This record gives sequence, C-alpha cells and structure tokens, in this order.
Amino acid sequence: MRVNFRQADSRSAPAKSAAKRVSKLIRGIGWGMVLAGQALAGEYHLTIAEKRVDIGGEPQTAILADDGLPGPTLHWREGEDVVLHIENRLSEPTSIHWHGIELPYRMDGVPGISFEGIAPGARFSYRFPVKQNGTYWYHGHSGMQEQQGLFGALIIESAQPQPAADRDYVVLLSDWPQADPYRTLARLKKQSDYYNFQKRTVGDFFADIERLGLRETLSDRLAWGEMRMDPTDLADVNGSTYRFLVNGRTPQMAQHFLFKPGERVRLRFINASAMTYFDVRMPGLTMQVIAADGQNLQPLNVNGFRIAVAETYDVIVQPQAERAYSIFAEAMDRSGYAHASLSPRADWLAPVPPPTPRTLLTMADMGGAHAGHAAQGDNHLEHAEHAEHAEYGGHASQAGENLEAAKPAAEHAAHAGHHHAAMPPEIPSYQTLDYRDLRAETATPLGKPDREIELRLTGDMRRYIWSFDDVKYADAEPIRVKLGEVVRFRYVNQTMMNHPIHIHGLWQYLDIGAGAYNPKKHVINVRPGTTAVVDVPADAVGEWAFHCHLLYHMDTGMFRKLIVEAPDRE
Ligand SMILES: [Cu+2]
Repeated sequence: MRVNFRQADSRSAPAKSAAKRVSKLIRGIGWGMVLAGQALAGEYHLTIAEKRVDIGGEPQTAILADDGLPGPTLHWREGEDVVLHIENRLSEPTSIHWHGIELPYRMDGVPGISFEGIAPGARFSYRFPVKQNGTYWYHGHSGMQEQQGLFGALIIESAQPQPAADRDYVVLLSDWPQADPYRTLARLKKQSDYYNFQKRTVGDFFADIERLGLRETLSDRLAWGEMRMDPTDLADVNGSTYRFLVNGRTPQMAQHFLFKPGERVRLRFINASAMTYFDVRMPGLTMQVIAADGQNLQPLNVNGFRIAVAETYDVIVQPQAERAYSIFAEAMDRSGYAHASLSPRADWLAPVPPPTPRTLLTMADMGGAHAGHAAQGDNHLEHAEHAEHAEYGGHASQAGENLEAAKPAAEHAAHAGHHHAAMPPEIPSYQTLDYRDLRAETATPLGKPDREIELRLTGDMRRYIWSFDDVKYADAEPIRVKLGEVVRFRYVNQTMMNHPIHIHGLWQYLDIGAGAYNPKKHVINVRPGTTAVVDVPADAVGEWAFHCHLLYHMDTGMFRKLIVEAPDRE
C-alpha cells in the first residue's frame, strides 16, 4: 500500500486539517486490515536540485529538496516501513541524513561513513522500519548543502494515542546566508572574528586565555561582573550575514499560524540552522514543553527556551485572547531574530517584541555569575539563575508583556494591522527552560555504565580549527565500543563556544541526576567552559558520525567516527 502524506506544509492550515482527515479516514477504513498483514509502507520521492531564491535581498543559489525552503514536511507513522527515493539533480554529490532516527547505519546518509553518497544524476533509495515517534528533521550531510537550504521537518505519528491538540504546527527555524557559505568559511579561517564587528577586546581575551587558560579567563572576567568580551563572540557567524527564518520566511514575510481562543496549539520547534542558537519566547503565553528531540517529557511550563542547533522542542500553548501572539526567536547573540504570529485572523499580525538587551545575555551564556564553579562542575548544575532572570526581567516582568510597550518603531510599521484585546493573566515570574528540569515521561533504567570516555571539546579560534581532544577528524582514530555496552561520555568543553554534540543512530541520556528519568536526546548542548555527562547505550551496530552540529565546526574537524562493533567482530 502506498500512502503519501507529503502534503504537510504547516503554512496552510486548511490543507493540514484536510490531510489529517484523510489520515484518519485511511486509518479508520484500512489500517487495521493492512497492519494485520504487513507493515504500512510509506513511499516518498524527493528531488534535490539547485534553485535561485530571493529572500528579501539578492537572489542566491540554494540547494533544495523539491524546490522547497524548507523542503517538504515528511509525515511518517511509527511501525511503518518507509522507502525514500532521492534523486540528485545537482552537479555535485548529495545526501540526506535522517536526524535522530534509529535505523540501520547504511541508511543513515553520511557520505564516507555510512554510504557512498548520491552521485550527480544518480538516485538512492533509503529503506528502514520506523521505530519511534515525535518531531525530527532531515538535512543534507554533504559539503555546505545544509546551509544552502537542504533540510525539512520530519513528523512521526505515534502508534499510541498522544495528548490531543486542536492545532499542530511545525515551527522550523533556520539561518539563511546572504553570502556563499564556502566563502564565509574561508573568511573565518583567515580571520575568525571576521563577522564580529565589535571586536575591541577579542585580542585581549585570546591573550588572556593563552596566559591564564580558559577557565581562569572566564571566571576572572565574569567574577568582576565586567564582561569585556562582546556578546557577538558567542556566534562565529551571525546576523551580519544571516537572515533568520521561520519555515523559510523572514519576519517581513509575515509567517502566521491560525488559532481560535481556548484551543490547545502544539508547536513543533525545530532548529535547522547551520550555526544559530535561538532564544524563543511567546510574550503573553506560557509554553508547556512536552517533548525534546522527539522524546516525550513530563510537561514543564516555561516562558522561554533556548534551542541549540539541531534540537527540537514540542510545546503546547493555549492562547485565550482574541489577539495575535508573537513567536519570537532571537539569535542567541542578538544579531537578529526570526518572527511569526499565532493569530486568530490571517490579517492580524503580532508586533515584534523589543529585543532582549545583549549586555544582560552574556553572563548567562558564558556560564553566568557562577562561571568559576561552572567551569569545574556540571554543565547544568551550576546554571546562572540570576542571570536568567535578569535576561528576561528587564522588559518582560516590568512591562507585563504590554503590547504597546512591546511595539517596535518604524521598521515594523508593516505589522501595524495587529489587534489589541483583553490582556492575558499576568505571568508572575520568568522561567526559562533548563536541561536540569527535563524529565523523561517514562523510566529507562540503564544500570551502571561499562566504561567512561572523556572527550574534550577543543579548538583554535584564531585559526578557526575545531576538534575533539585537540585532534581533528582527518588525523583521528575512530572511537570503538562494543554492542551492548553503556558508555559514559564526559564532554569537557574547553572552548568559549557552545557546542551541540550529536551522535548518529544512538541516544544520549543526559545525566541530570534524575536516574531512570534522565532525558534522552540526540543533541546535547555543552556550554562554554562546562562539562556534560551522558550515558550512551551502544545498541546499534555500525559506523556512526559523532560530531558538533555547528556546520563550520564539524567541517573544520570537530567530528569522529564512532564504531559499534558486534561481539564476534574481533
Ligand atoms: Cu562546535
């Protein structure tokens, strides 16, 4: 049986609900019968080709799946066998990686590790059973294709009933380069702070790191309460070259999602950026986080969350007022933002909130007021709550999410059609999502790890080389583990950057002291100067990519091959 649910463009609510009806219909009529005989096979076709796109600037060449930026949202169902036919119409090799998906490693889609890649003009068919559900994404794993637009959302419907939502939208965040990404990388290699236009103290900072070491330098600067490093150091590539998009649209392109007051709206946030972390908030609404990286969580109410590159978070909001709400995703370094509206009417758009002051951001980002401890202790146990409050307190609690106050100046005059109605109840205090608060919905007892591997996250910012243990990928031996082992990785971040660490094919259970309820993730962000500990059950044989998900870090060497060996293979 062939069912193609490739409709899913969350821009169009009617199309979406129609597809849902079809989905229900098929399930009602035929699914039981089909399942009795064989797994339902979803068959999909994607064509990878170049296309000129114009996102409010000069037209540029993009590399897209089915001409879409983002590519089409794929809808799979847990328990089905999927077949994905990929056709390469480029003049260079391509690949698609199914991010966060458990599959035979030959289907994982990393050229040079799990398959040969897809040659120009060639086709490749991925086939595997779908063993999980939730919010994921797919992206190119060849060259800079991911940065050039080759990505899309992947939504897997659960075999078990899930909490009902009246609306279900994909909110896919990305960074679109206004320059050729190869040129960007070349520039970074020549001058790593090329994109940092306020670099007055960067030289001092590096000098201090050389003299005192990173830990000293960070704690020194932070303890004085005088952050002399500019916030723009937090991102190597930023809003000076990027436009920030929601589902492929700039803030000016006024992306909106419809709702009726009182409805439960599920928003599936996916950070498909190559390099950009976002701080997400929806002024006037509490977001209930129900899943991270596709995995159900015990519901957690937050007013904001940071989403690292390649992470996904599913949240439920229940807007009560007849007004447009802002979905506001600021680049972590505040060099720009993505914006969309959650609105009762297509012609009502939410105003863009005022940006969070950058100077208040830095403390939290660099490990916060307690950076001295953070550097020694756990990544998540030493979080700077004061800084978090300061970060949002400035306008959020004082302004009470007042829309008038939040209304920005002339540049957003285009959004002036918004509608003001009754204010939602005041939210008493600000809570941002913290890894420490994540609890898996169900317990997974892992037992004691069989061994521990310390992996230092290293780099030479001035030469723009990134690595693990000071050895870059080209010079590194693969990490070898045995099938059935539980390996504890200790990620020691010795750099001044955040690194979102991703392991293909396997899960990382982040040790936050919650035992069997530690959350499992495919991406673990490790903040500057901190250590994160994860337990990884090596439950899938094969050769897997293991890397920082910042594209320019991966490309310059922060990458390993992780081999899970069958017991008889020695
Ligand atoms: Cu990195």
